[in-house]
Amino acid sequence: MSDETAAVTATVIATYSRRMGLRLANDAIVDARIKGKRIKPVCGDIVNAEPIDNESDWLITAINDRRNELTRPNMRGKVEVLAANFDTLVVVASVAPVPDWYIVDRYLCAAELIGVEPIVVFNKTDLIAGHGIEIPELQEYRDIGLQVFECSAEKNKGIRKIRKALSDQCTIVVGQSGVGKSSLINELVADSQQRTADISHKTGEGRHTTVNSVMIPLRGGGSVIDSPGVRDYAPALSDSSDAAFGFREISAAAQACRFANCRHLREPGCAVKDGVEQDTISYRRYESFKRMVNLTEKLSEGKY
Ligand SMILES: Nc1nc2c(ncn2[C@@H]2O[C@H](COP(=O)(O)OP(=O)(O)O)[C@@H](O)[C@H]2O)c(=O)[nH]1
Ligand SMILES: [Mg+2]
Ligand SMILES: [Zn+2]
Repeated sequence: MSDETAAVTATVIATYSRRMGLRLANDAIVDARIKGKRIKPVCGDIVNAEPIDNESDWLITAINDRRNELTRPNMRGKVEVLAANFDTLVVVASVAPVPDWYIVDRYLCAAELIGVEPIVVFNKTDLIAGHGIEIPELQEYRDIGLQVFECSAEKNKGIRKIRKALSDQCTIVVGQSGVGKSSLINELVADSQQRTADISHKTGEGRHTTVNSVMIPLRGGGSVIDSPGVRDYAPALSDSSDAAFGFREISAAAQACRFANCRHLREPGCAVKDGVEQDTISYRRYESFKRMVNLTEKLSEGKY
């Protein structure tokens, strides 16, 4: 057998700094190193890999073209890829820590721009005393047609509906640190007997290295990517005018603006501002949009 025939395609299911966990076609999970310094695989990547003689490690030699990627600008103003090739983006917020809805909006903005389905999950409902407490922001998301789920990962409430919505999808779960992303994922995959900790263990790095992200299969099809908690998030937009595409109610209303290049800030005949005045567009979401525009301008000037 020649060397070439030993090369296979595999999926990146866990990333550490320069080492990866790979799932091979036969579902075997192996450790891998990366050939050279030029390629930077992320969770969800389909890669070419080959076994290394007399080693248990595999070698990743190339990344296949990505269908999509979740990116963010890093400290040095460069774009960092967080994950690739997913269908759905779940943003988790919770009762505590108190939600920063601007961060939620920025994740939703990223999903819209990538063209993947955004879903909002509000976790830790067990911490709310009594019943029937309406969270106005959740209603705003429902009003613009997003799927919104409320749940308690701890009490296993509302999990089944979420699992159903995610079946057969590759989903990335994002949100502020401490909202319960990992707890939620463990509940979602509880019946597939393959938890975050198991994958870390199987790839032999769990004890020594911080896992950046990990992909866990859902029984009955699909998978979930657990991403590490972030203190803040902003999508990498190429231009501040992209921000409007990330707010679906704003881009819909913008069709009726007097000027095709309306920025929805101070222009006359702006249907977006009219919508805010008439309360068909949430004032908070509009503020969030304006912050996103500001932030993008600051990022492009390298001031963030
Ligand atoms: N009360 C309550 N606590 C939860 C719930 N889900 C997660 N937690 C707790 O919140 C903390 C952070 O959870 P974790 O899953 O690590 O959050 P992550 O940083 O988003 O992955 C842990 O102490 C969990 O036990 C929930 O539904 N209710
Ligand atoms: Mg976590
Ligand atoms: Zn406008």
